[in-house]
Amino acid sequence: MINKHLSEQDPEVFSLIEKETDRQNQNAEMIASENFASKAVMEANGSTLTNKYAEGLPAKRYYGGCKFVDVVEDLARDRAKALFGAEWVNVQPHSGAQANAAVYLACMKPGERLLGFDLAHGGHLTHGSPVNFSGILYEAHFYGVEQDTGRLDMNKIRDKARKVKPKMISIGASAYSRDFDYEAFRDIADETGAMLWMDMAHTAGLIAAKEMNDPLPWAHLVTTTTHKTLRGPRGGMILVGKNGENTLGIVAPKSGRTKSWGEILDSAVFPGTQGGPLMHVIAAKAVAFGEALQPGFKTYQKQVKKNAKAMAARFTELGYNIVSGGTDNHLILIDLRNKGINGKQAEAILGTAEITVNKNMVPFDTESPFVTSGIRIGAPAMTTRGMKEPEFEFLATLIDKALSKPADESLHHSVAEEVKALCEGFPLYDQVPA
Ligand code: DSN
Repeated sequence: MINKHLSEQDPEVFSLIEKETDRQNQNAEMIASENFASKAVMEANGSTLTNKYAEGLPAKRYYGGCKFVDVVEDLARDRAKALFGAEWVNVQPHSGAQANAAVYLACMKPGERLLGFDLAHGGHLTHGSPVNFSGILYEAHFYGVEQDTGRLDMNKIRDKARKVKPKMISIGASAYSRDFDYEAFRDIADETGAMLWMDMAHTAGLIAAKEMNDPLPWAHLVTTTTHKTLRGPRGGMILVGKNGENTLGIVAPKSGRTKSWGEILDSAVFPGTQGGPLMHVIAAKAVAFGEALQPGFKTYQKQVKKNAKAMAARFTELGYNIVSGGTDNHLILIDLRNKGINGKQAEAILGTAEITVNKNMVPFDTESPFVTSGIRIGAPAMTTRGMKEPEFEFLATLIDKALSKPADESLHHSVAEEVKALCEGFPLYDQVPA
């Protein structure tokens, strides 16, 4: 049994994976948090390293037999440091939420105050939402965007921080199309005695390629996922830049020795919030970081931004209301209220048209999170397939065509044919039949 291939051993699962691969190949994948990992990343992810337990860190494990996985983890750490100019990294978090959990454990006691970007304005669940552990264990307060501009106002955030006096200020978003002023955030954190944490999950690839502002010199702690713009395997990571490492240190109660933030965070990951690291995923992270260190990665990230901008401009021409009026990164958030449909309807219509997006709250939304007034559209995945501005403009036109006749299902199916024809010109993985 151990030597059989999946198709022989479990045709049911094999066939579902085949179908999903076909779906990915035929669809316009426009979920802003998704991307297509390379075959090399997927090969490492599906390797024998899945068999290995390696609790601890390289050369400090609780298990024997780690001589090769130690080198793999060191490679992943060294490449991540080189990619982001970090002083310290931990590549073991299983996901972004796990990386964030470790940050909370390291930095805050239950009941302490957090000031985060409101989920309803584009923030993230793990930044204090009442339905998440971060909002259950900590006293969460929020800042948000301005109604007239759709952008953050740093003066308002400063006022809020002065009132709240948070232990930690978090930055980072899942549906904000503008960049952050990290220097101003750090100034507010310093003034109010808060720690500054940036969750760059969405924009890590753009930051690595220096296509967006760099949080590492300013935030004490930085977390990310590895599978969005960074285009690696699903997973998380924590980083500390020069500033964080040098300015923060805690005296350990037992030894009286000052612990670095690296040591504190390593313990918060394991044994604090996780057990054994996923060594196959860490190998895939090493491969992805290696890819991101190649010159082509910058070209890719530049194109992601160009594509998102081109699409936003086309939507504006077509009378759509883009939150904040455009984009500086990989995504756009569309407020559909002037089009007479909600996010849930739009997601379903576009699903029929083989264009995958997600419904999303827009700032000051009047609908519930299950319905929403908007959709979020991202450029990373289709840029990986090689599409450029003309294809993104065409996709915006197709989206408009489908959404402008919400009840015309045969039109939605005919748009699906156009999408499939477009996608055929940009095949995903060469083993997939076109
Ligand atoms: N769920 C991710 C996203 O779609 O943005 C964030 O965790």
